[in-house]
Amino acid sequence: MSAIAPFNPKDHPHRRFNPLTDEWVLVSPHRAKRPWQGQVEDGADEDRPSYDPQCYLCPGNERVGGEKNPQYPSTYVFDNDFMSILPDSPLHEENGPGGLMRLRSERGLCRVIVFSPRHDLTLAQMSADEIKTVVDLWASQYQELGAMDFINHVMIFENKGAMMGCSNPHPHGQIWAQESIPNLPAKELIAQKRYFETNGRSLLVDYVEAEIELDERILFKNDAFVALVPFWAVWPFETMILPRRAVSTITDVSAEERRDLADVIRRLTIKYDNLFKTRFPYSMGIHQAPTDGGAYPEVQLHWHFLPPLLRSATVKKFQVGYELTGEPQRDLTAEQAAQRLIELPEERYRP
Ligand code: H2U
Ligand code: ZN
Repeated sequence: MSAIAPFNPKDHPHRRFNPLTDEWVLVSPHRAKRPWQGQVEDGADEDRPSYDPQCYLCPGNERVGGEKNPQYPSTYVFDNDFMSILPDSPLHEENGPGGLMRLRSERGLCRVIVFSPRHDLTLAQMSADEIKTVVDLWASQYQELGAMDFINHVMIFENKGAMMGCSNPHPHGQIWAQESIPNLPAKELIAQKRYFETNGRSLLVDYVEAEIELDERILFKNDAFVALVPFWAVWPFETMILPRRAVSTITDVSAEERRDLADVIRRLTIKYDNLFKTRFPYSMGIHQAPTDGGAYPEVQLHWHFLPPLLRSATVKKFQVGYELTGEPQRDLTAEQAAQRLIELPEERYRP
């Protein structure tokens, strides 16, 4: 009779709890023992011109709606020509039979934020100073949109790469500002509030301190910010960027701290590109306090980077049968993913 070895999270299947969303992720580390094939595909990182006359985001070009972009020198923001929520739609609410078919009108607006006039760059190829101009724009947009009386939540995000449904390689992100708080930030809000009421401290400030102390999943840190693979990561190379002090909104981040933030974004996106020697696709979202006029001392500003790639520039992790109908699952542990990213060079594989 063979004795069962004591539990080791490197070897044995387990579930990890995400205290931000109250959800579990299934981890199957015994399956990650297969040899690592970090294969690189030729041409995965195609050359692009610095200006593309066909691009609807390049300076001076015409957009689909007929408007013309100015010759902007750094960042540029405009109202999305195809908004998914509109500022002036009629108000309506209904519950349906037995409250089973609830419906509510939703007002809001969408903008596109262009990170650079250069068609060929991504955040990973921009300098920290250039990235700081993007950070400043995120802050001024959060403030401007959040101040509108019908806007209670400002979601800033970036889809990067065709794999993530990004329609144009020109470096850009989006903002959807709206009346309601979307599901995920709403869940995180509830968990952070509960933790704050119980412990008198911010959940994510305590989490960052614990991660720094353990030092198993930290990718970078400077005076103001930390990049790490969260303990409860779902996507193979999922990461978060977090401030080290309690701060609820990006407008509360000082100029000095914004430089630290730009530094961390630059280093993280370079590591990502180096992983499979490609312009690494991801969806990134910024979570921060709602803009409904309430006080949110429990909410901690943070960035989620959710990249789909698993094994190469083209082989991605699918969230399918078990994940779609049960719960998320991963093979590689968060610690193994962090280690792989830590070991990569800090210089981008191509300048
Ligand atoms: P994505 O690449 O992340 O899909 O964002 C591009 C956005 O740009 C998309 O929401 C908008 C689309 O509606 N857009 C314009 O506003 N004007 C255009 O001329 C083309 C695309
Ligand atoms: Zn362009």
